[in-house]
Amino acid sequence: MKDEAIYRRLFRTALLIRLVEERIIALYPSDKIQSPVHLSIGQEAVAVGVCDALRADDLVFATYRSHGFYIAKGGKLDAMFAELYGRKDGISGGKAGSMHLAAPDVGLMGSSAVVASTIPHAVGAALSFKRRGGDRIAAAVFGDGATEEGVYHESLNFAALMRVPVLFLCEDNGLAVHSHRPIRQSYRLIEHAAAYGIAGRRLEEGWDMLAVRQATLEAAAHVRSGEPFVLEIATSRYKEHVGVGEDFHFNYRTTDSVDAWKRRDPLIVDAKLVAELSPELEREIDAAVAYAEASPAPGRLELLTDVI
Ligand SMILES: Cc1ncc(C[n+]2csc(CCOP(=O)(O)OP(=O)(O)O)c2C)c(N)n1
Ligand SMILES: [Mg+2]
Repeated sequence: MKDEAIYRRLFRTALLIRLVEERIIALYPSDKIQSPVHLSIGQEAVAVGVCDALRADDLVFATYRSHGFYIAKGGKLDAMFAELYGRKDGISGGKAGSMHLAAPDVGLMGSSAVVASTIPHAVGAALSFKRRGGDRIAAAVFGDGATEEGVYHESLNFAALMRVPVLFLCEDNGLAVHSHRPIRQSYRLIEHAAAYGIAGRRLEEGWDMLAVRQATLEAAAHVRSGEPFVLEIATSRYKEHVGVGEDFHFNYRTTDSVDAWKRRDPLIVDAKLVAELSPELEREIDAAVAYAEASPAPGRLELLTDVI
């Protein structure tokens, strides 16, 4: 049976992520957002279910498509919008932008435009947790395309050898830019992980926040006991790879697969709850946008701080 209180909590955060990204779409033509954006619309349930299952003191290392993980881990909305605007009060003083969101105060340690580059950082953090004792874990979040990078394989090997508490979390939207997974990969992720002695699981129901949460709770328990784990979650990217538009006119995919996902998407299906929660969340977003608008541009000294 669905736990209503948990469902509502997850739904609220997922809706906040979607409304934030819809606001980004609305603002983008104004050119106030000084950064390329990779929207996670369609993928919110993954960020929300995963972060809800993790503990506040667990660390997450993510990708350029991480507005959802930033918000779900508890990052501040006003500092996020100021960052997108390239302003002084942004999380990184306006120098990092959408692709490099971080919120170390709540455990989002970093994200990067370089595919797969934060995976070894998560393994390193997990090694440090192991050496210090305790049961904190680190999660490496990455797309299906990132698993083709050499560093993914090196990270699996090292994590398996050292038995470090790292959760490898693959957001499988089936795409790397415009390229479909079956023409890129000769392996299945969970079978591949097994070759390193790492257990794993694939979850097909990536639209279902409660299922994602439950799968992550089970995976995290395994990791907390001192073993790496690969959790692969199927999901769907509705918008273009980068930018705020759609990309069906490129004819590399049809609307069918996305439409099938939308028919199960709680943020569409549960229209009543959307209507109930949206006004309050839109006010929260209004305040964050106003904060960004009021924040000054960084000065020369601020621009040169923390970059070398
Ligand atoms: C090391 C590296 N190689 C190539 C690129 C170009 N690139 C940017 S996104 C991307 C696709 C990545 O796909 P995936 O990991 O599945 O993430 P998704 O965009 O689907 O979330 C590529 C190849 C890059 N940014 N970094
Ligand atoms: Mg992908």
